[in-house]
Amino acid sequence: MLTIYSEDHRKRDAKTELLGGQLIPPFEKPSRMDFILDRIHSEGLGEVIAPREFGMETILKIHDHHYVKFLQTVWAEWAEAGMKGEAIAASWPARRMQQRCPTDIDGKLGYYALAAETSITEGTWDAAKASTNVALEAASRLTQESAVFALCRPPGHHAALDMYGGYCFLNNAALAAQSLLDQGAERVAILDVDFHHGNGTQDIFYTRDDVLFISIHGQPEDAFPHFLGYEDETGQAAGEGYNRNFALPPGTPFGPWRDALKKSLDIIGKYGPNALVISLGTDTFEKDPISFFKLTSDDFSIYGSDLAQANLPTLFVMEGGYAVEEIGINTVNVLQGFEHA
Ligand code: OKP
Ligand code: ZN
Repeated sequence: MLTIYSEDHRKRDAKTELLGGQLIPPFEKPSRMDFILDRIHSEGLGEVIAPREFGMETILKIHDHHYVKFLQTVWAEWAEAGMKGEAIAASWPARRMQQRCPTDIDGKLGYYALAAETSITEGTWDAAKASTNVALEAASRLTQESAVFALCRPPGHHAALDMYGGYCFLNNAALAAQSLLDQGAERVAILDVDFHHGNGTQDIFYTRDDVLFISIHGQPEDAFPHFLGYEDETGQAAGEGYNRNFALPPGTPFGPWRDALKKSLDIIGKYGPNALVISLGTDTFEKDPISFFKLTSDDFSIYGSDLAQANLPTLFVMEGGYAVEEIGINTVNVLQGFEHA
């Protein structure tokens, strides 16, 4: 399988993540990519190539332009204001408050952040932009290739129309789906198998019927992003019926997870898309430090081959996975399971 990858992800190397009242070294760190690349090479998965530079066109179809401008300028404004640490939101437009974007940098951070764990740093925009290039290059190759792996970092599925958080800034999977539509696909399905609900992708396509979004994730009562991902969220307006959530409880092992996958593939089959985008997070792993599903490394191979049953051009977009020692094995297991099905 062809892999698309950019070294520019290294420009995002935050020193802080807010967890448990402490600023800790982030789970979402550059070395995640090294473990995956090592495994791709040692297993001979296939060629790894760098993306071209795609402009802003697709990004501005998916994200609000004020939000994009904010991402491009936030670090300069933060540094200009003389702040000493990395940029972290500290106040929000909560219930019964105004949803208006302030001019003050602390106000802007709260307006555009959906969570506080994700610190913004100097190279964050460049890395996020490069990550979108990876997704868009992969999407452009899906006509010649039957499957492509977009090794994106930072991840994207929590990034909404105009919000960042959960380690995500620009929604790579959504951009890939939009690109496939722009290349002539009539319908695209996105299946999000990351442990966390893909709230950003759901938000972006919630009122649309040209993209079916399905997510299998830790139930919001117990898991980040906490405020979206319930099973009764099924879409709105033209999008009614084109959003599906499978929200599973703490401790879920492969059996019931795979049942949700089979149901998802069934729904995708009925939808009849021209292409399938997989938001591939391997944080469903039993040893993931921030998640609560119980998949083993072998389970990743099995569900990789399940995904091939959809018999569609398939674009894998990297999302989460924080058990770094095993992230390469688990991720490549999905891709090899798919190829050898
Ligand atoms: C990003 B992706 C755990 C707190 C979780 C943020 C998790 C972001 C996950 N108690 N904080 O979907 O893998
Ligand atoms: Zn995740």
